[in-house]
Amino acid sequence: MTTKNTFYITTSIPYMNARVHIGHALEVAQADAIARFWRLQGEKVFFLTGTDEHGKKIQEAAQKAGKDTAEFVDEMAEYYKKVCDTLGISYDNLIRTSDQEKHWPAVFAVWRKLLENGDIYKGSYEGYYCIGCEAFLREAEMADGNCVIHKKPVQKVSEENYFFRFSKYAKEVERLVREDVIKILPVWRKAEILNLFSDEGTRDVSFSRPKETVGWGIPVPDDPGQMIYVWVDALVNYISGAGYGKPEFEERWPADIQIIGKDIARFHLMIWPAMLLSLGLELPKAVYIHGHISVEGEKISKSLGNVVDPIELVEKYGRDAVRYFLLREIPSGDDGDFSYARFEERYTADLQNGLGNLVSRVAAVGEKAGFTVEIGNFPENERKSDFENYKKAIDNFELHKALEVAWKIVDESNKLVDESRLWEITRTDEQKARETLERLAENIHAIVSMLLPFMPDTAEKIFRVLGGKETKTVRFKKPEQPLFPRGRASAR
Ligand code: ME8
Repeated sequence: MTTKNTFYITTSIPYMNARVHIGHALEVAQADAIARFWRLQGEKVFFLTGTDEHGKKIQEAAQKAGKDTAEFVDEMAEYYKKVCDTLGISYDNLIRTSDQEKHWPAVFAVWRKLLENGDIYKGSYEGYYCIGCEAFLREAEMADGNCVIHKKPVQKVSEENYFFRFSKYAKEVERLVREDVIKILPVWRKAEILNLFSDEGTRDVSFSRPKETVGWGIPVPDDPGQMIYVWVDALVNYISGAGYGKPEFEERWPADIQIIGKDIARFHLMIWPAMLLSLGLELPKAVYIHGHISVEGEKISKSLGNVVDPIELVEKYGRDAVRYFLLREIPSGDDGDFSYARFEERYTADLQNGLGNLVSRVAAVGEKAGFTVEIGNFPENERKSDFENYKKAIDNFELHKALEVAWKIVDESNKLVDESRLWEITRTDEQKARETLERLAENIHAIVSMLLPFMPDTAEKIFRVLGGKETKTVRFKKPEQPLFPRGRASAR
């Protein structure tokens, strides 16, 4: 009997072969907004993120940096944690795959269980391997002997490996995806996934590699010549990080939402569910797939030197501005672009002139007039459809649309300030001024409730402007500092 009582949400775990960038920030910011939203709905939430620290690519990156691999991954993982903390990510656990106490025991347990079930067997494998992908490639993933992604020659490899009987589970996994037992959002990505279940896509999968070719990883139990390949290592973070084997795991599993990028959908919607079926564990309820961010129209790449550092951005613009940009500008399930020009445009138009201006004008007039106004008296259904659309957007993994709803009220309210001539009427028509301020306080209150999961610091600041979070009596107080300082955006 399941004792699940927790809303469990995960991100993928970025490779620690380099510092994380703005694309990784997007994924974890999306997960954070959803986690915060459900906490505010009163759910007990468990939000897991982590770092993927094994494999050849990482060992090579460490060598290149002239560092010991363990020291290198420590640094990279520390940086990821710093990015999360800088962005105000409310994760409950950050699991590292190099953690021999917290991660490895689950990996061994999973390996043994798959072996016991007869789903792992030893065989010989011949195929084309790409170091960049850390994977054997399929025909379609190569052109002229090169990996189509990394544009580098693939290596013909023949070796003894352990295999996972994916072929045994493929049909069942396909059915579960087809019938939305695992819900895929955005919906249009489901067809892409189902296409992957072609004949080639349903072959058994190599689950280990000879020690010499991997070096840095987790050894196969009772066979030290072999190392566990990425699947039973990285994917297992979702259960090791939730306390696999301990009572709390029963409270959390299955994951309610697993957020991943489009490039790793195949692993998460084919191999991962097959492993879970073999383990006798329930499947994640939903997998949300986001697209990729380009920078000034180009794919993010170290060699192009266009890697945007999320921490630098936060230092320049503030944490909430970065969260806002990522969650508003990039459609949640799609690709999007980052550019400084667009960032500054959003910062100026939406944050300074939109939200910031609204709050400072209303607070200034309200404080000067010295009125107190009551909120919560508007007809129940006044904002009902806005809140419904907001919630629906979050449920549909369209976080940008949730923010659009909030900004619709921002625009409407700024218009009301202008059209009512709020400044003048506090002197000329007190009754009208009170009514207008009451309406504006009500609007701002609705906006802030919507902002809480997205821009938590800003929301707290605006609550202070209204005289507190819980109170129904608003006594306006000008913010001590502008919410979105001028000059900051052009500091660059
Ligand atoms: O795939 N825009 O690690 P990773 C948006 N370790 N998202 C991006 C992105 C971009 N430009 N670039 C990468 C791995 N991502 C594995 C995952 S999970 C058990 C193992 C996303 O560092 C990418 O789509 O290459 C993925 O979801 C995440 O960042 C980690 O990518």
